[in-house]
Amino acid sequence: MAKTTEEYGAKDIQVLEGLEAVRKRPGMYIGSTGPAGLHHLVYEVVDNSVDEAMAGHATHISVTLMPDGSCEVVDDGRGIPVDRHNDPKMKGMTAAEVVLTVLHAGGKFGGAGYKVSGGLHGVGISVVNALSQRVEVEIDRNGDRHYMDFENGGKLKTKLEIRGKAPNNRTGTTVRFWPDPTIFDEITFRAQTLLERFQMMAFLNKGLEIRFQDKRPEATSPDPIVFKYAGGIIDFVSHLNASKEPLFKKVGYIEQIEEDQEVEIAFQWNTGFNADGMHSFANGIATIEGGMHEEGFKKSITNVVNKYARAKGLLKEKEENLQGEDIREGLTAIISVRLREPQFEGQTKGKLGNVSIRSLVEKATNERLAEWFEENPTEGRKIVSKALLACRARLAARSARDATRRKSALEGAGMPEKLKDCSSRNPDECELFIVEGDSAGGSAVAARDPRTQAILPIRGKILNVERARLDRMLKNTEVQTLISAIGAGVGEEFDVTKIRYNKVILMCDADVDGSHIRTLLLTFFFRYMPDLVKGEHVYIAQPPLYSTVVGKEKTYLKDDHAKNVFLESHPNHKKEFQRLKGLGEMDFDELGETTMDADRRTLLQIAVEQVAIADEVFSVLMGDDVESRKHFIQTNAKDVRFLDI
Ligand code: 0RA
Repeated sequence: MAKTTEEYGAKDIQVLEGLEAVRKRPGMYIGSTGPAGLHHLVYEVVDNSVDEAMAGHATHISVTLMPDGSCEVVDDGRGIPVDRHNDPKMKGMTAAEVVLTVLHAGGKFGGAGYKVSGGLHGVGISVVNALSQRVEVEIDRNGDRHYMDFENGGKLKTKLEIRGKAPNNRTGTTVRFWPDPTIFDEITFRAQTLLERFQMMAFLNKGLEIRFQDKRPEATSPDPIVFKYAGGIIDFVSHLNASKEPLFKKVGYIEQIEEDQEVEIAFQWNTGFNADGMHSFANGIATIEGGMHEEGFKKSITNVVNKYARAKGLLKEKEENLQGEDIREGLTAIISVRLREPQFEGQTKGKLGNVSIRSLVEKATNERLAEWFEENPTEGRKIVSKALLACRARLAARSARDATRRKSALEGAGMPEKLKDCSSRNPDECELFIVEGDSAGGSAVAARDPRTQAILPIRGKILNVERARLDRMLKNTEVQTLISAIGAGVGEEFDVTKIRYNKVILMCDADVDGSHIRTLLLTFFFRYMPDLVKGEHVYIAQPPLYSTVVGKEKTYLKDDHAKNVFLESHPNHKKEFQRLKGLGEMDFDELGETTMDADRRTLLQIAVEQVAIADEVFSVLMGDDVESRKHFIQTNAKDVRFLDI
């Protein structure tokens, strides 16, 4: 008896030490304790359910945000195993308890159950337990309904027990968790962020149904939302192109399945000029830095289209080959690969490193795309004509750019006259404020720290890049000024290591014009300096929305939330708030104090996590399709933070 107790003790200590490590350094497991980390908890649980679906055992996943702040994930998979675990070290524990309390125990027990696992961020569901104040698990398996719960970072409170029968002999797992407020900066989930992710997962897993419902009292849309796509990534491409004008109706599709790796590609061109409409995934995870699968596809598509263009006499003998970027103009494509041991590399671990996948994608595309062109000659011709136009525009842009370079070389230092530069030359500490209008620009110059803060006033609206090619863009003086100030080139040539400022901060008015200009600038950065955005160098300044006077002191309040918090702490306040409209309404020290001073301001950082979805959002907001834009703005009006900030 004594012996058993001792063994339990040793095991318990091991388990607790493991989870304690997660609580000590949550960033190591979920990236951050900010909003991204918080949402990661949901993804972690859902990934496990998606794994069940990919293995062919689950067809429905449902996620609910509960009024009490918890998140519940239900699936109809096999249910986490409930038998005693066979590893002697885990003596006495059920497999389900192990899965919830031992790091990396998601490893599916080395079984043959899973071919390729998507849960590769797959830190495991125990990490969610470690970072929650409470977790409840219900497992329907072997005809019984099992239950267990945990508190305070994964401490087992109710051991796994049977609580009646599983209704209709169903199988499945329900996990409900309450994120730990002592770990996370904030524990309020953002429905839109979750929805974007679930939609992406539903696209990538053909036929899988993901249902989402926000039952919190403050929910903007309380009705359930269901994502289910019979066409999988074909539907994904149609969806991305829905707000654009497709060059032809058909969505092309290539699939190749091998013993232990598979590739699936869907593609369609539109009449737009964006050459970044390619989005790739490995085991259901977005590879935003690309990698071997993208390389293989790019190489092959360039090859196939050139060969086709020559064979049909669309490209003359003396003409140079079309370049990859010419061919990719207006191309929307999804490349989804699944493989056994994906290697994620690069700065943000968003680049697929497995070499074997490059040859698989290249081979599959070479064979199947050539066939596709032969079978679809009308479409083929349209694609080649579009690439030829893009090629000519590229050559024109090159000479425009050379002319700009020569011009700035003649003008001396090359920095635009409007730029009030800072004196420091150390990019790490330098900030560039892009300010709407000359008068606000003047206040900003007076308010800045001249050593580290540079000011660039931008007048009027820059060209809408979604509707123009680079050659036209480069003729726009506002755009030229922006490029020279940042100092790292543009488009394919953009080199993020050369940026002159670590932070590029957009400071626009809090009105409709201001948000339009902000969207135009963000679209420009997103399309032509994507590494600036991906490197998290782009920020939005937040001039306060309200001011009020307490005694003799003027207080600024960032937004409605800040106003409510203020009213709670000042119940007798006479409720006179001034609604601030423009940057111009503040004098320079107010502007400095509230919006620019690094110690007192708050900035929003732009992070594009779901690039494919962000791409669609930009296209909808900035493209030609007025109806889609209207619809988007109407449905998102309350939350036009469309970027995951
Ligand atoms: C370990 C092994 C098996 C399934 C699971 C875990 C599992 C985990 C989660 C988490 C949420 N839903 C889940 N569904 C299943 C394999 C089960 C078997 O071989 O029967």
